[in-house]
Amino acid sequence: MKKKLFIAIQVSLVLLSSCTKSGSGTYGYNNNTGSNSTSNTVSIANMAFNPSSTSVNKGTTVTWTNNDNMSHTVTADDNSFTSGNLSKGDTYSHTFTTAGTFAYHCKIHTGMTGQVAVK
Ligand SMILES: [Cu+2]
Repeated sequence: MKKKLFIAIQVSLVLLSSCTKSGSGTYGYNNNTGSNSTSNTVSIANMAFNPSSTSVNKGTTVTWTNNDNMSHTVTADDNSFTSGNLSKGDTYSHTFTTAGTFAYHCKIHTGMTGQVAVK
């Protein structure tokens, strides 16, 4: 009698621990594609530039693609370049010939910002 109860407790402990284990493994999700990117392609989607920050070598052409359902622009904060309105599927390319950090934004949605670091 006592032994049976002991086994029952053991079994439920094993079940409990396997339940807990199935909950793990969801921690790898990383939303931040920003700071360490060296991509020369930037996607515009969900009202954001992705990656929002990228680092490229001098002479690199960076291409933005509007994958969003609304129009956006890629406009340098210092107005050194601007795409004009990009509809869904449109692309815009700009070649960075001087070193420095170039901040840009969307003229329509000024909260959308990004930057290209050129080295
Ligand atoms: Cu926009």
